[in-house]
Amino acid sequence: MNTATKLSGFALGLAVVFGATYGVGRVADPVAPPAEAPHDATGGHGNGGEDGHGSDNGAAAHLPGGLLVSDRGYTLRPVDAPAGQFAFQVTGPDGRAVTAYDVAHDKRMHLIVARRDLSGFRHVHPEMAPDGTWRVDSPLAGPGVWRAFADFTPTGGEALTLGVDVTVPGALTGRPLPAPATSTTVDGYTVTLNGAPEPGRTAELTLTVSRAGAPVTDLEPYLGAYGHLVALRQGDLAYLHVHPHGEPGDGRTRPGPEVSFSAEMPSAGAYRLYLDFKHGGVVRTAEFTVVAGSPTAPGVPAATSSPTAGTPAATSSPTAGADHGVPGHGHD
Ligand SMILES: [Cu+2]
Repeated sequence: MNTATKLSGFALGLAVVFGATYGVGRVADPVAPPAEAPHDATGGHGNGGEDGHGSDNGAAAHLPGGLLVSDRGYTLRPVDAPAGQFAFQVTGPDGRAVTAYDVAHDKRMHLIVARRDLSGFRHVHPEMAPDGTWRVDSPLAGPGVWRAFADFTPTGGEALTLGVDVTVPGALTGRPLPAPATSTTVDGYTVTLNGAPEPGRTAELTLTVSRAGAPVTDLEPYLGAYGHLVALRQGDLAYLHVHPHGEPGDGRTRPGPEVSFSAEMPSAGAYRLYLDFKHGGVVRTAEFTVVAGSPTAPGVPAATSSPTAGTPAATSSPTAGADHGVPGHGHD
């Protein structure tokens, strides 16, 4: 299947889901008052709110996160860094590097990277210098075109996820998207996925963690939750950050083996899910390919265990994709 064919299915059908709710024009005005909407403390973290208001009809108001390098006056700018380091700034509406950020999910800045082919996912937390430059040991593990997502909330502003492409030179081996699967393994842990994403609708996704056949019931909090789930859309790497139901210490959320999420895929097609979970003091990432809508949509790889066209995407395939993210596996 050629690239044009693969991409065509994803250029269509963008829906308003996780899009930012502020129009570009509004925030571009430096004298505009701060957003009167309270920061979305429960579901923010880069996806903007869904309570649309105040939009000036900018296209950005209807986009998922991560597709724009500049939004609402804020721009993600990689800066020169020594070998082995990745550094960037976020400049604000005044053109200067932003130095004041709110903490969201335990951190002021979440940096997520993945290659354009959806391999090599990593989620790291840079340190900020006083001048607003964020630095981190480079999570770009090898050659390729990477998408770097900065997920943050500037103090006084709205949660944002900006994305920028970064090329790491070198010989590149193309990696096809692993087939849809409902089970995957990472470092001896098996994670199974229940739930079927549908385009434009909220779906319950439940991930269950086990090890050596035994359910893991002592997951450790990571970034204020027992699991942290990022979804990237194949074709444009639209970034969907979804959060689990409940949180550690709320008296009703158990530390595994199940972690459940509400997720809404903005359009039909394939997505790569990355579940970060912590156990034994180590954060690991379990990856899945899922399909919202028809499993035979253009660009959707056939399930390896069920090559028959039309088979539900949820067919179990325990090994599919298990090593897809190996070059970038790891966490700070
Ligand atoms: Cu983070």
